[in-house]
Amino acid sequence: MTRWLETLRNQYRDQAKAVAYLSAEFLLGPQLENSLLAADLDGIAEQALSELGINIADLRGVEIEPGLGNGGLGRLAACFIDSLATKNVPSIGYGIRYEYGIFQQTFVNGRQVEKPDDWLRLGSPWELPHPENAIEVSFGGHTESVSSGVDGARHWVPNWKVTGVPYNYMVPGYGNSRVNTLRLWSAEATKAFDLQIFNSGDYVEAVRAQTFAENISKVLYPEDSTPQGKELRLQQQYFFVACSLRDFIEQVLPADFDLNKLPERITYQLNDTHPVIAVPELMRLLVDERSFEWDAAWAITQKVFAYTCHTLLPEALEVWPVELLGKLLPRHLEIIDRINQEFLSEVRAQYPGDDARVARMSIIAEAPVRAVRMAHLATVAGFKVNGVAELHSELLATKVLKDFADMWPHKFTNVTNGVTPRRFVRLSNPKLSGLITEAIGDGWITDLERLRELEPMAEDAEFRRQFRDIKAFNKRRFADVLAKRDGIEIAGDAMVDAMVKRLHEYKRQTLKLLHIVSLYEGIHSGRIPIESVTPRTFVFGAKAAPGYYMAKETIALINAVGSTINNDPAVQGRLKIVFPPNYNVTLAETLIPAADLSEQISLAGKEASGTGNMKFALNGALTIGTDDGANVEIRKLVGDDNFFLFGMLEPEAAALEEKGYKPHSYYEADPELRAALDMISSGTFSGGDSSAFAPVVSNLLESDRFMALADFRAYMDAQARVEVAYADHEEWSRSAVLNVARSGFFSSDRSIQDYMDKIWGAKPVAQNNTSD
Ligand code: NBG
Repeated sequence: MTRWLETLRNQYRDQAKAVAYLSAEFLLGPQLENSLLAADLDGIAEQALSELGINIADLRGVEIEPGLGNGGLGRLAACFIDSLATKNVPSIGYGIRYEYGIFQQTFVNGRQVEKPDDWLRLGSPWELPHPENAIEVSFGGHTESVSSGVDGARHWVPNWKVTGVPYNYMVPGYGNSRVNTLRLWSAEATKAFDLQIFNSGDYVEAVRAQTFAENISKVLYPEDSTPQGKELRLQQQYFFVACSLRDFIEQVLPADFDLNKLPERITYQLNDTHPVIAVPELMRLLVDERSFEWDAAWAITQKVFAYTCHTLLPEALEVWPVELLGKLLPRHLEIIDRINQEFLSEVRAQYPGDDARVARMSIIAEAPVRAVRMAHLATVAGFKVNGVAELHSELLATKVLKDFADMWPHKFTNVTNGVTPRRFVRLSNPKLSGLITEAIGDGWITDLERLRELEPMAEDAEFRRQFRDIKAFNKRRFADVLAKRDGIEIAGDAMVDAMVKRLHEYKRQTLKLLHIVSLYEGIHSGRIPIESVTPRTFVFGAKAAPGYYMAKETIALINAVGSTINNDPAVQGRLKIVFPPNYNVTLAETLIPAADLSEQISLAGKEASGTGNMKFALNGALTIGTDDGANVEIRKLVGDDNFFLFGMLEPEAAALEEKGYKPHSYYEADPELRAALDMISSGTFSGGDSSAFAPVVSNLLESDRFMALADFRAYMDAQARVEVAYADHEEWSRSAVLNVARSGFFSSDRSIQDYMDKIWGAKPVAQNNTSD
């Protein structure tokens, strides 16, 4: 707390340039251990607690993690604020304090059933509300002309308001005594509004109004990679960015600050399109409320926003119907309209007569309904646009946002994602951390490239033995957690083959499943001798968006295959499938260090980056993966010999799609694939009911949008290479050590340095606290 106040005081005193990371999601994970580590109090706390008769592990066990994110995008935001603090960058994270985070997943007869994530039921010891800094946010109504003569100015007459109350969270830097702030907004009914109705005697209406307002920050939309076009979601987005912009301008900057200089004080990094409504909001603040002429305001706006895109799926780019936006934010729609008109004149001037291009690039789409394309708005307003891995950034510039990259090549850049080594190595894998530190010192914790110094150790048999012992220990630890958490028993020594990520067709959990079913079918038909099969525990962890039918059917199928295989004495001790429900940050922290094989098998060109892939490599798992997202960079760094590459490359996949993909032809041509699919269709995994999984099978045979069948053969062959490699323990652990030694690039500290160098400019400068 002392350090936090000190950081805030210094920040105020220095008025140095800061970065605001605007994100609808921060998937923080548990806070206790991370805070103790940052402050170097872990040993002291353990001792002090034990004197009180409290085991620190038990205390850790009762912590409820704030699940304020869906998956990679939200967890990335959490890694980034950790790195910003550790690298001493003046910065603030802005988001939403959802009362209910990502749903708790349970399985009933193998099918996903969602339970609300009531993470605040006991309160949260890590948050500090600041009602004195509350901000009022308006919605609805209409606009009127003004007589001020300011170009572009109008007057917004909203018809309802809510109050945003900020809750501050500490973001401690590791070992540097800096503590940054994460500020999450909670929606409350405005007092005035409330009282008015209350006084009129309508108590029920007063309570209804309150509930209505508070709904805004009630629940996280459980979507991942697909937008949820709901009015409430747009309310959430506007709510948190309106609070965040005004918070900085009114409460962080001095009262007499000249907003022409705003770009010298702040960069707003837009985490995907969710916060992009901040663009017209800043224009409104400048033009309507501060009397800036339109052009002056636009010049400022274009210098403060930078946009990170996190997807390649066209259907995942957010669009808001004009009708909805105009009803909720009439003034913002007018502003977007003018931005678009001026932008399109620029396009016409540069490409005379090219109407098709103008239609493609317009911020407002005309069909199927008039709608605002938020990615276009972000690209027009942002001074930089980045993708999250090399391949992704290239595909953004050559496909998804090609017209924009043609027009403004200088705007486009790449920042490959990273993960924090504090949480995902030092805390989650204490034994490996100890081994590394013993070998090369502890500098790697803040300078992860130093893991390179471990390379020679890969040749050292004693080091490899210790490395294997640690993996074995981590497997037993994982087995204990599964037993306690879910009553699941696994062998302590089988190969741990893990596929953990959101359930999505493009990620291809069904391809993984086809591998397992094919092995099982092979054993049963006598094609594969049981003794030749390496004992494996297949671990799945995946939540499906509640409205995503095919994803939910896939979960049911995985569980059905699991229960058949796990109860079949014929494959006992060889094949085991576990699917612990409710995969979250806490479970990731014990699973990842236990894994031998990391499954990163999305169709090439669909996974923007992936970050789980990095965590596994850093903990010494080998990857079996396609040439997609950050896998490409992982493979380049760890070397082809230490990575199992398979499948079509992105241009091949694109060409096949172009030519007309026929999944059925793969079924006909490959007897093993046919046998596996037929086994599912025959009812083997559904008590003889052959219709149970017909939707999944026919989806694969008739559409298979992400071409799992086309990559099946290559995947099976790669898995055969895994079997051979794993049998040689010495070689395998050599490769595993090299994966650790060569993955230092994937630190989020490096990502943040890249953001500073490529996007935020020489500033914000790293700062040191003056005292401790
Ligand atoms: C996800 C991508 C991942 C990527 C994370 C973080 C969305 C919209 N995108 O591949 O699917 O690793 O973002 O960048 O959730």
